[in-house]
Amino acid sequence: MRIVVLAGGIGGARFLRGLKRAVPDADITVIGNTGDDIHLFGLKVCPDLDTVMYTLGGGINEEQGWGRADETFHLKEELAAYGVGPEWFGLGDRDFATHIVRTQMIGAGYPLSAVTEALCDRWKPGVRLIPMTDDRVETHVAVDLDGERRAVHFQEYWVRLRASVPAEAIVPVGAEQAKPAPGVLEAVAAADVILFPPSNPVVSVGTILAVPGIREAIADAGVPVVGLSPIVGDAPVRGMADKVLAAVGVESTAAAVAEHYGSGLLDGWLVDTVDEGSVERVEAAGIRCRAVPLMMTDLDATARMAQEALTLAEEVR
Ligand code: GDP
Ligand code: FO1
Ligand code: CA
Repeated sequence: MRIVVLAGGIGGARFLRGLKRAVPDADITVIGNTGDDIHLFGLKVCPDLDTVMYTLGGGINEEQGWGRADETFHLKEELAAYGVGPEWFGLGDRDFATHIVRTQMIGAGYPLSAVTEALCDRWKPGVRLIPMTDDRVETHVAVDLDGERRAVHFQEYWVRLRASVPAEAIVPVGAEQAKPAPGVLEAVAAADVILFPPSNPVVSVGTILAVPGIREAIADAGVPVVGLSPIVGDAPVRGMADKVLAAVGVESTAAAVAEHYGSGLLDGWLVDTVDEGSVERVEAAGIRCRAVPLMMTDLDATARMAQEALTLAEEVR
């Protein structure tokens, strides 16, 4: 079975671990979000691609959900001693190596998709990981800072400001001009099923869908498209997705997120059992819906979620 998954960072990566457990023989292609990418110290950092790669490859810091296990921060401390920041973004020594290799290869002329493949040669994530695009896309957030409207990089909004200031707009800068990376549209066209893991609907899945051609290819693929809600009990399980949902005028409920994707894109939607009451509303929007446990507390629970998604896909096929 050929499965295509549109993934952000932690939510996408953890779901993929469960999916691999549920269907060990599946051929899984992951289309990764690169809107979170940031250039720091002259290096290109791709948080969501790295989170998927490290999580599936066994290098992730499990408690944190991002960055490397057994990490040290000597380089960051030395840079800080020179007064060179930003101090609010925690790049560790081991992680730095990934960004150095990536930046060096890009400088030598390799596209990000080829670089990602080369990095995965080491980590062996057991899936094909393709960035949504080889072109530069950076999500910026228009915020109200003491009455003044300013655009900040998504990482500054998320990590430095902790989404504590009102976001007025989320703009995936460069997305309109971006082309899907080689292999993206081909994977979608060849898929037997397409899954939206419980990733951020705005700044992860939404950014991937903003690359012209990807949303259309998914809608036209003619195979079941099934998503899992990252919103449980009217709040994100983790992080501040409610803040970016508000910025695009979507309430933080499992049903509203399904409606936001819409029946033109989604055939099936899983909500958590605590949101059983929203099943009817989602089905009224033309999307088949089931309530099942959606907390990725351990690998078995996550594998059951993946299996439920595939079962729902068969129901709507
Ligand atoms: P990020 O790029 O690291 O922010 O990760 P993603 O975009 O892939 O996923 C973030 C989303 O994962 C958040 O909105 C969380 O609510 C969601 N999430 C995290 N853990 C769980 C879980 O156990 N269950 C569900 N349903 N969602 C989760
Ligand atoms: N998240 C944080 O909250 N603080 C950090 O200092 C931080 C550093 C970082 C470094 C590399 C990387 O791949 C990810 C990192 N993240 C950090 C996570 C990440 O940037 C965000 O959680 C996501 O991009 C939000 O979707
Ligand atoms: Ca992300």
